[in-house]
Amino acid sequence: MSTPDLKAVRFMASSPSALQASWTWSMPMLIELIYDPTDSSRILELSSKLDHALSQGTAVLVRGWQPQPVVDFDIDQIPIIRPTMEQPVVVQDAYKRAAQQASPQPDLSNVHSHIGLGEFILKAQDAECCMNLLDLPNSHPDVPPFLRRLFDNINALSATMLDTHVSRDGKAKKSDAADGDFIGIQTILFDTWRCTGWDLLTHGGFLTYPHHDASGMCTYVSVRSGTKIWGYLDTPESGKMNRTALFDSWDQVFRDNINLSFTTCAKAGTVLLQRGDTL
Ligand SMILES: O=C(O)CCC(=O)C(=O)O
Repeated sequence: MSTPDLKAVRFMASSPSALQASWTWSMPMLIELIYDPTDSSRILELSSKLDHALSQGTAVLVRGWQPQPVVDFDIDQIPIIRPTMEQPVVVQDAYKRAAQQASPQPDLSNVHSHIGLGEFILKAQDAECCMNLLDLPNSHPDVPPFLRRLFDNINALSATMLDTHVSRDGKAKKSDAADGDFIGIQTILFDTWRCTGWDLLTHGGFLTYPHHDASGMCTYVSVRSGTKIWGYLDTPESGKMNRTALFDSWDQVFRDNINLSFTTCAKAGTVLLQRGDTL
């Protein structure tokens, strides 16, 4: 484990459970709700609770739903959901990252390995190997039934946010303000268009540093197999900034993967996710 990994793990270990923590703006960081697959009459109630929590900035953990079929992290089972074990993939390699972090001139773009999907799965058993595979698009992910209504709201919102509208003179307009003379949507958000899903496959012990994925809204993660500790970061200045300024300030924090400045300027809450959990 590299020194920054150790620092990040200590920071997470000393953080409270996200289910017990609050954001700077006083709302709960995370709440837990239960999905009962045997009682579809309660889906509306669940999805209203979800709406309410998310609209006040509270994250939601729903327990009790999992994508089908259920598979284990196993060379005999993953082919059920992935096309071919020969697929070439690019993975993050914790050993390469540690070597870069320890180098006098670290290059953290140089932490990847090229490998076959099947080999990656087998290497999960190898103690000398610790990798993370994030480039497996899944164009037809299962949608949790309690999220369907919310997706419609998100589509409506993203179509009216004016982030990506084209103005009447044809030039792209990227602004938070509705101050232009718009003729319609120039693009829709990538996730909205493609209903993008990703399969994330991770060797035990791999640590992903905090980062900001900004290409969609209503992003959810469901655990198919194994467990994962997820962390939320509360950046106290957030409430005073507009969205653009906030994203810029996050970039400064999240680019520092050597000193990990988030460990001093943010507080965290963590949650242990397991099969059947959707965040
Ligand atoms: O799980 C990871 O290692 C990173 C995944 C990720 O970027 C995400 O789910 O937003």
